[in-house]
Amino acid sequence: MLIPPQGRLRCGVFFRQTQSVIVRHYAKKGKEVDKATLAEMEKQYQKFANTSSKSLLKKHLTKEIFDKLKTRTTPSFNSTLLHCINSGMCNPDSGVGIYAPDAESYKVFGAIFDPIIEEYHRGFKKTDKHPESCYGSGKDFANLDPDNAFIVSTRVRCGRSVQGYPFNPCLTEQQYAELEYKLCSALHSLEGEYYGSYMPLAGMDKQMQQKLIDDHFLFKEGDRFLEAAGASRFWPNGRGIFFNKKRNFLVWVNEEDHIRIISMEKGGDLGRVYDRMIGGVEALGKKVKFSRDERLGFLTFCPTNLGTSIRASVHIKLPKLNENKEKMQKLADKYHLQVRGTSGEHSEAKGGVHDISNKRRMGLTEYEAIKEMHDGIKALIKAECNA
Ligand code: ADP
Ligand code: DAR
Repeated sequence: MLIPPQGRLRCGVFFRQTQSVIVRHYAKKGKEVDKATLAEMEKQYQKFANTSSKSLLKKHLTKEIFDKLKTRTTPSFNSTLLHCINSGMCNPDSGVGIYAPDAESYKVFGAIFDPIIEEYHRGFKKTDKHPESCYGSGKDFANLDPDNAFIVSTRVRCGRSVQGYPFNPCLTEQQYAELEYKLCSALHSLEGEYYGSYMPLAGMDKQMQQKLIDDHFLFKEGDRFLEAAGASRFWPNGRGIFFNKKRNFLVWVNEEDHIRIISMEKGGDLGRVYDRMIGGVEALGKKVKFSRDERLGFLTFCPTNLGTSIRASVHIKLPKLNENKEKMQKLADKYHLQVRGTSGEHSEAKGGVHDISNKRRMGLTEYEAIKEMHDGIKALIKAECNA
């Protein structure tokens, strides 16, 4: 029987009780949701329903939908609704609040995933189909800030899942090791500008780890949203980061998704950064079979990353717009942009540097997602100059 999550779980007494339920849960292999899990889910749901959470989970998980889904499990991994919604119920300050423990969850629990996907991805209905991949060319995108007046750095990333493996909450320790081995082998076969080396998180010098995080290369540890979603089990085993020689192409292994493919560099040359990511994704796609759904596009742990799973961001200083947060947010909303802090999601802006990126990843092609971000950032810079 697998040892339960080692991650530091932050839901107080409440979650410890859930934790014990989840322990039994991970170990159980049966089609039925056991009575203890059901009772725990009911209790958590009652508590969650009384919070003032503004998450999409809170908005869309009506009692009717909860009752409809609470006894369901997915056929291959027996995932339950608790696996999907535990993070959002334990963290009422979530923006979204739901993750898919495996690919089948998007169908089995579609009654809650579909309305959340539709709202997050601006109208992607359950009858809609994500378009075939179309990367286009980075040459169509001029440098967003040739004078380096506003943009500190540019980053384009996408997530991928490896076919045949479930997502974090259902992975065994053995499967984490298998995924790390498979992805490592593929990464070490990369050539040319992508040639580089992999650094496992297990055994990494703590000072080096913190420097890589501070320099925005490596993912953070102890994300309470991911921990409560069952994504920190067996940590740090199976997790790590790949760098090319110039450290402008990186790959994260087994953080939130099986693989995050990242291109980044100083300045605002979005086209060059994007082309480098395309080359990396295509090279890896020849070695690893990525999981892609006919309707949802590339499958990921979080529904916000489905479809293209592309997030193109700039670290940007807009001092005048910074003075008027409302105006900046209004512009961001108009151009489907998301504003994050300097250290990424759920962080604050330091030194006036915001991480601004495309919000939509689904219902449009990779090229269109990049264009949406490109046009939005240009509009923000124009507004800053006219402020
Ligand atoms: P993700 O992009 O994978 O969803 P986060 O928002 O948590 O994840 O960001 C991960 C890391 O990438 C953070 O350290 C963040 O500061 C860094 N980052 C994001 N965009 C940029 C950028 N344009 N330039 C430099 N670092 C960036
Ligand atoms: N904590 C989750 C994150 C949602 C999107 N970000 C991801 N997947 N990294 C929330 O609901 O806020």
